[in-house]
Amino acid sequence: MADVAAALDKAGLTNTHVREYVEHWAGVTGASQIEVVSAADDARLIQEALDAGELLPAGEGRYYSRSYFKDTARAEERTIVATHDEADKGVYNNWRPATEMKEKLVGLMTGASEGKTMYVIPYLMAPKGSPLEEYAAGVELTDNRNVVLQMIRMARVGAEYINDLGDSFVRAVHVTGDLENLGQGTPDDKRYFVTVADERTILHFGSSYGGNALLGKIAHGLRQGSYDGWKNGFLVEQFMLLGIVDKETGKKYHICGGFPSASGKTNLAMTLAPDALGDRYYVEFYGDDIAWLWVGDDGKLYGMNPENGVFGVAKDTNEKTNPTAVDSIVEGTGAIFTNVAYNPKTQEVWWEGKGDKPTDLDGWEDWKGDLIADRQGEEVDAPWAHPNSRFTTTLENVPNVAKDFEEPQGVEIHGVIFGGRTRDREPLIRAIDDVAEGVYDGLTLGAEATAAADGLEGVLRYDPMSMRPFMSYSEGAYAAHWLEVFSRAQKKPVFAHVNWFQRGDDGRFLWPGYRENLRPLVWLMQYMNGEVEGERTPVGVIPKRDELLLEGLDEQALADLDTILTIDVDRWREEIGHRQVHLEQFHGLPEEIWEAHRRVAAALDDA
Ligand code: GTP
Ligand code: SPV
Ligand code: MN
Repeated sequence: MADVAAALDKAGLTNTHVREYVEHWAGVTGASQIEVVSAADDARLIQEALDAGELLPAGEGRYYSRSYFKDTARAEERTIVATHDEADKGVYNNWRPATEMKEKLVGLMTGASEGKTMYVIPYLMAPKGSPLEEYAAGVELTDNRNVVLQMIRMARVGAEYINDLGDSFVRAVHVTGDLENLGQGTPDDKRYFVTVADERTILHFGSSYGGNALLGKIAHGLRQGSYDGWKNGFLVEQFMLLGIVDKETGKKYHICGGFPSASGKTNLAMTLAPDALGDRYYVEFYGDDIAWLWVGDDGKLYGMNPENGVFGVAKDTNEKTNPTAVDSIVEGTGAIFTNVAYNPKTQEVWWEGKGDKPTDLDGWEDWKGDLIADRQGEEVDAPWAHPNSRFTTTLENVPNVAKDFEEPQGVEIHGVIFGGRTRDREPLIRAIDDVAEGVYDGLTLGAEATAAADGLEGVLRYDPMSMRPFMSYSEGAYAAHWLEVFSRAQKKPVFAHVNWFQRGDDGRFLWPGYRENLRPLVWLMQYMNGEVEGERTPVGVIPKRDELLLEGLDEQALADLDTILTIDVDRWREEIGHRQVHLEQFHGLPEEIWEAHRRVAAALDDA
């Protein structure tokens, strides 16, 4: 039995509520040692992980890791939100009664960390001093060292963040379990990822990957956060957050927005800067995956990124698509690559879309650790990296991170955008002025699912506000909460729906995307300012071709532009029927949302 008190004393962890919590779970899990960690322990823990072979060197100051091959993405069907009130049950949150789930998880976790160290990770999902600080603190307990290293990059970690907060912290317990005997994806699946939202307790069992295991990020930063936001008047969304500085006028705009997992948030927030379009605009990075939004005392809508790092999709990240991301993961950054291909002889990493595939196969191993040179038959063409392979790096490493990214007051939000992988129907951008229509648009976001979740790639589905996998309470109440928060904002941001993924008959993308995505965003800010008027359609205002900055766009993109700046009315009328069915699933959807739906439907009928 571990000497919990001694370990906590040694780390200066004085908060008595935290101490009781750690003692309790050390008892349940049977961990043999306790260690409290802070960001200052990173170098030592990295060395321990290298010595243990859990990490491999990827050049100077960069690291490589593999997860168990059946543990490579979030498992949505195993993810549950539990509370004591059945009214919290929604369509997407897999609601279960809190008592039932706690009992189950205690059962699974009992004795499951025997012989292991339990790391205590006190963290803050906010810049220190944030008006939302009381909802941002947590203590993750984990029996996995790699999770600690990832958390140190993704959150602000140290006892100093929680010592003064009393009982106001999220209890987040992560037990890896015996990954080789969990029946992943079978009827006998033993994994459970549970957020007991009304007790602010997170219990995750059976994975050491990404959002399943870094509990500050997804489970707290999104699921628990959105539940707390609902009860306390703020919004928590799977949104990126960026700033656009117009150097000519000196004006600065902030845009946040939701795209489903692995659909372009990291890329949009990072790649546009600097000087993506000549040198008039400078684009600053605030966040790539989560935004917390609130109305300040001055009646403005504010936003902040609760994270301290980026857990970005590796695939297709290269000098051309995202030079900023490439710069943020160079040697010396402390970046960790997970499930990409690796060459132990040269310490290089590679993934699909990184650049030319190495022709000299000597030493190269795929994400599972199998030698590429030994591949036979069909295996030869299999990807080297897992499609959900990722890099982890801190915000400080991002070259265009905004100067004020750590300022607690957050930034004023001017625009809210929604988008996703939609191969037809959705134009490049359509602006929406009305709040209810904007919220309606978010609720009816429909796109292709990606490899960020097990077994769903390519499936078309609605993903409200990109929160489907992170929804913690009922969708009707969620919509009402959005309307309530926005009703308090005296200056309303403009909404827009964007799509970088429309395809031609031959399957090619009609829009070059990536750094070119600044063009429609600049148009949106000009539209908000009344500098361009666009063209009114039944589903929003789309740019007139010559209102967009076109200089420097390639021939193909110019030729395809008219297609992605048109509304296919027949296709949209059909979509309205699907939306009707989609929205009817939600209980308690506000009448304002139904009215918005009927307005759009009627405008399409008249078109
Ligand atoms: P999560 O971290 O899972 O929430 O994902 P994300 O939304 O941050 O996704 P990310 O930006 O990492 O992009 C995922 C994939 O989409 C990558 O393979 C990108 O290369 C690709 N992608 C991003 N932006 C564009 C774009 O504008 N056009 C095209 N064609 N692909 C893009
Ligand atoms: C997502 O899947 O939306 C992510 C990655 O941002 S994970 O942290 O694994 O959830
Ligand atoms: Mn995400």
